[in-house]
Amino acid sequence: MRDTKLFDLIEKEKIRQTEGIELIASENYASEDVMAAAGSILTNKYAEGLPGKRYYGGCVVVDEIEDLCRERLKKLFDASWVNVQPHSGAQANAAVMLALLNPGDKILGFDLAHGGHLTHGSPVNYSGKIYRPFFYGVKKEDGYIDYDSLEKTATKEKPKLIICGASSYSRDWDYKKIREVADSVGALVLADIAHPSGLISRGLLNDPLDYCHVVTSTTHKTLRGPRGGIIMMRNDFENPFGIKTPKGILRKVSSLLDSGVFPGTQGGPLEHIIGAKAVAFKEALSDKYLEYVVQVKKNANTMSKEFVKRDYNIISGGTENHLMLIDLRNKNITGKEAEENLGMADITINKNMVPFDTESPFVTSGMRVGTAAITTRGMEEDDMKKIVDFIDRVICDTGEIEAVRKEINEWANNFPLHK
Ligand code: DSN
Repeated sequence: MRDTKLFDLIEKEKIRQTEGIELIASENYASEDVMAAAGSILTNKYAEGLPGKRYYGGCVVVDEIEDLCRERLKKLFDASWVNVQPHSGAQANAAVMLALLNPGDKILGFDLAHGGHLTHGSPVNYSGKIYRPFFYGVKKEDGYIDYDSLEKTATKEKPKLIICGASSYSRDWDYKKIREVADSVGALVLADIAHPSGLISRGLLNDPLDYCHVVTSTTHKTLRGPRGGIIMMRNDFENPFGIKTPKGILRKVSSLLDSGVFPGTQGGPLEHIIGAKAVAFKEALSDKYLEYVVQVKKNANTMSKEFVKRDYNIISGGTENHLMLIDLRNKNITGKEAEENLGMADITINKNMVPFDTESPFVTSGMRVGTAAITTRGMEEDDMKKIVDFIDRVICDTGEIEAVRKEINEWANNFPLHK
């Protein structure tokens, strides 16, 4: 008998996703084909190992699927080596660090409180517990990455790994500069492009694979695939630190990274998700996807200008990618209150720490918004102006919540999740 309780809840979530406005910068709507592959019989298969080198029988077909996925990803990012098995971005980063570092090694990452990520050395995460983290941040005066402080800390501490990439930074990265610093202190560079990877894949932002030794990403944000992670390199290279594995010293970094994923941090790969990643990468290679990412960027730009017009304080003053971080202190509302009030109007955002925040991470002074999901629904520049108006009405006057919610529920019907 069908589990009606669970499937009714899925239906309820579908209505929530359809009737509201989704502005969480890390979310998107995967295509029906991506979801069909993710929900397919591939979930039944165990396939520890890599295509052609598995620890289970019956892997002939999943080998073909994983190879197809790898080839499409290589083409999308012009990479020479990839691993498509990480279950998430956090798993991908864990695999890279396990492969390239020893416990206690120093790492230098972008401060979580300035827009970085937990897995880049936060003391509450494995990355900050197993390794010795140091951080760089943004400049107080303009909200841009402080490359001078990055260089100073790198020169003083000599980390083995410098991590770039962010969860809430709206500007592009100077990967060349970071590589120069890394070379000067003998460090490797990991770029975690989980957020902007879709824009990078189609040349709309600087290419980290040119300069960073290893690049990780999630597959479900701007890339619009299933929830998951990937690891990539444009150029393989020799094991730089003589790192040992139980098999002895592996000569190539690609072999170290493969073993960092399995058996290092994961068991059996999720072949249904790898199948769904293959579908998403094919979609991302299409002309339609290029139009999509161009529109994501245009929408974010329009939205940020509209916020600025209404005296919202966007960190760094604007955006070059799909998201923006807004300091709400001049609006006399915390991030937590904004998230709750907007949520009641069916506008989903997330509260977010802003650089040099005076509130706790649970309350925060800011909110983060992104345009990846709403652009998938076909929204364009004029719609961004309308959304900022909805947000502003709720933020300035809680008495508007109910009226805004009704208008949004009706308006959102014009934008189906899938065409
Ligand atoms: N939770 C992701 C985000 O929202 O950016 C990062 O892991």
